[in-house]
Amino acid sequence: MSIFAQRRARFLEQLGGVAAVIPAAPMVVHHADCEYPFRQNSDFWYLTGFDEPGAVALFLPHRDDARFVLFVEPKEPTAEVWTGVRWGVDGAVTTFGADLAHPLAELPQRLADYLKGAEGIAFRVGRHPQVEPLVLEAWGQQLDRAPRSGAAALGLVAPCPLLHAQRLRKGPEELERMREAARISAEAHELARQVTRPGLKERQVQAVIEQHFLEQGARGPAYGSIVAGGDNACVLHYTANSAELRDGDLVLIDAGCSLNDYYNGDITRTFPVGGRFSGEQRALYGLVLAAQEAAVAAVAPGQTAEGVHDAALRVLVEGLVELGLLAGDLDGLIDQGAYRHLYMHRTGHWLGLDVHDVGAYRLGEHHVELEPGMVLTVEPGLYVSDRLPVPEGQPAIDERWKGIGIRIEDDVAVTERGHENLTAAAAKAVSAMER
Ligand SMILES: [Mn+2]
Repeated sequence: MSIFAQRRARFLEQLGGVAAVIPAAPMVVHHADCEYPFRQNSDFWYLTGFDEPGAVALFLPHRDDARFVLFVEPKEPTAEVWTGVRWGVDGAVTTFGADLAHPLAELPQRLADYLKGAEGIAFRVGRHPQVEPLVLEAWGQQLDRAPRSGAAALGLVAPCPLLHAQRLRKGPEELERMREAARISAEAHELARQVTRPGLKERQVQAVIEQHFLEQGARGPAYGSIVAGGDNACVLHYTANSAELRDGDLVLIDAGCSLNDYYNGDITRTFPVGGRFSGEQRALYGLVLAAQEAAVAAVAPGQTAEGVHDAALRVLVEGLVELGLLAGDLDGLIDQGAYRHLYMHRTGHWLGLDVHDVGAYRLGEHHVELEPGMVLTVEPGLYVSDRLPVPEGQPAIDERWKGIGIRIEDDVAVTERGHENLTAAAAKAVSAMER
């Protein structure tokens, strides 16, 4: 538990005199009375390591006796026989290091007392409909009494800037877990390429990938696995995975696992279903690979996510001009966004406890500089279809290019001297994609 205690100490220090209220995730209904598998709120998990719904954590830097207070579902055999063992109030203290713990049902009457004396209240408005009215009521009570008590929290602030800046910079123990998520995810991609044959359903390849996640002890996929044959790859969030894989098509697979402690992998690979690239597929694959390698190479302290995106974009646009899919000069095409019918997304995102992890990419006009411990995906792609109109002045797309969707994605950690590609074990060289 010491890692969580260290994180709490840092968070409490950063809060100054502001008290923070961080709720756990609720159970979410799937249909009727069936629920989705529980997924803890990442902020709550990061600070507590407590993996139950129906909990609220208080961080009270103004209190010497109770700086970390947990409200939890109490032990109750008649409920636990249905939904599993709870840690209860005692477990919250002895196992999870809370200074004090109470049953969740006591939150409404106790919250105002705990918040008394804080300079402000840090709470994320708009995300926790059960807890939000309690926080607002407690604050309102304080304001009512302020003329006589002489003290009240003067502001409701967002905890995100502090907490998410902390989560953005991964510690050594977090990087170790992300290497594990990357290892399992990369192995699954290697397996997927080995089994893929014309005639298989996309979902059968998905099954191989997700079976490996579970066999390796992960919770399962970190997000809806994408197995997209042919033109389906041009739908960025295709998850139907219901089509048959056809000889002559490429298949794009975007999948990664989520570990028991929620760290995620996020890998995309694209390869020919039948084992050989066509000329057009090979040309575009080589181009995306060159862009991806240029962008990965750019990852280093002092660089920015924007700079990594630009590195990929310049290679892509230059190559598209050479292939006749764009016309014009490099800078002009980039300034006008004349490539967006072929490349319509950004080159990456932060990765951590959330797949699209928290943390700012820019603060006002200032782009956040990469620092050791940050982890980002690098995932350029090209998607050639009729879905978006060709911009005025750009060449019409010849039929032979259509139905080709390619993305290559690695998970890259920033190190002191440059970067570490966490997912390098998943092959991506042109020769490795063929058989
Ligand atoms: Mn991604």
